[in-house]
Amino acid sequence: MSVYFDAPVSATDPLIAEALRNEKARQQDQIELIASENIVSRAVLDALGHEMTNKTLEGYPGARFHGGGRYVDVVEQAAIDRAKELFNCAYANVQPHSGSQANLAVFFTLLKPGDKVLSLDLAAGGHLSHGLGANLSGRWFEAHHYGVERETGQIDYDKLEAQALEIRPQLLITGGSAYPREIDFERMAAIAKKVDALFHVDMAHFAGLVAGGAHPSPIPHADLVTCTTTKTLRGPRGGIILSKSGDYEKKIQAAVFPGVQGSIHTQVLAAKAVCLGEALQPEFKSYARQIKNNAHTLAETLLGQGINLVSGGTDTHIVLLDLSAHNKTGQTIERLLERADITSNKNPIPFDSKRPVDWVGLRLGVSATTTRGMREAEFSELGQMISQMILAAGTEAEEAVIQKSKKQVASICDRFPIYS
Ligand code: DSN
Repeated sequence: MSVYFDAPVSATDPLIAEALRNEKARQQDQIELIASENIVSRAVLDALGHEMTNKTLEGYPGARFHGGGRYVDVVEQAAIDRAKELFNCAYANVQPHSGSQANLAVFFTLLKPGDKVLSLDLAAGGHLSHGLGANLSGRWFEAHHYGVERETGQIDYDKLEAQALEIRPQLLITGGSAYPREIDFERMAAIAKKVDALFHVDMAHFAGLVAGGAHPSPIPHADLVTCTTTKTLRGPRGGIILSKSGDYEKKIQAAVFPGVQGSIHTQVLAAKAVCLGEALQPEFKSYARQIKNNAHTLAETLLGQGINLVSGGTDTHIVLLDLSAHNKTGQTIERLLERADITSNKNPIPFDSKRPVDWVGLRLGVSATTTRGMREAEFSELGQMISQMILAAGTEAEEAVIQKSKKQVASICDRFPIYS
């Protein structure tokens, strides 16, 4: 036996081994409500930790820059074929290292520096890689943003059309990280066409709902669609680019490599193929439906307890709380919930402060807990707990309410174990 080749991390690196052990225990003992997280299968973990990570490879199946790539070719071709089948599209590039990298490759394909993009404002639920000033996308392109209506928290498509006619962007973008409602892709495609813009949908958050048939697909309407494999799709960290046609194939291939990336994360490619294969199974449809039912139950329970939600509800896995009526910030409630072993994240809501510490939004997502097997009964209990903690925050009852919730969380986590 060779220590180098055979000894586990627990035998060679106590500091890291302990952090890994603690993280695993944290995941078992906390209820995960961060909307961009999920819990991958053992099969996905196997692929991620595989010796395939040792292989360096550039290019595409059948056209590589290094030798020895025949098994990675099998994996990449399987991932491409599965992505095309799952999303019913003609083209898939499975190499992007992340959703942001996939978006960058789309810009590289469709735009030149200085071109105008029109995307959903970050506080309205957009994403930083769609033209935020601090991101490369905002530095190299002229970014404009559309928002949502103050009363409805939703996109007003007539207003968006007027804005697009005024700005005349080269690229119209939709999707993001915190918009809890379905987007009218057909209408947006018509707006893009009217102003001679191309149309890009970033479905990073809701890709798994699309895959499971629980959400309309943007594929027939958009020129290019990007997503991550991480969130509702329940796979490894990484991105994908999809298209209904092969029109952009050559340009996208070159944009991903060598345009914005070098060699492939080969083991991640294997994990992507596994997760896409899982999403093709009939059970995934039930999973996607259950996500929507759970999010609906959580939203209705919170509303019933007097907690306001942006847009008044959800069509996805996301429930976005507006804490302004309770005079609380997202950060305060995020920290409070974590004391009861519930993980969430502060988030801006439409028209919110620019300063993260002042944001009054809290984003909850149900994908990870749904993977654990939790159903409507647990989400109703969770909604009650979260409401009670928000209402008790800063009062004399705060500590007692947190301790009571912590016990309830421990009991729920025990009933829904992960990774035996
Ligand atoms: N965009 C970040 C989020 O939604 O949490 C990371 O994916």
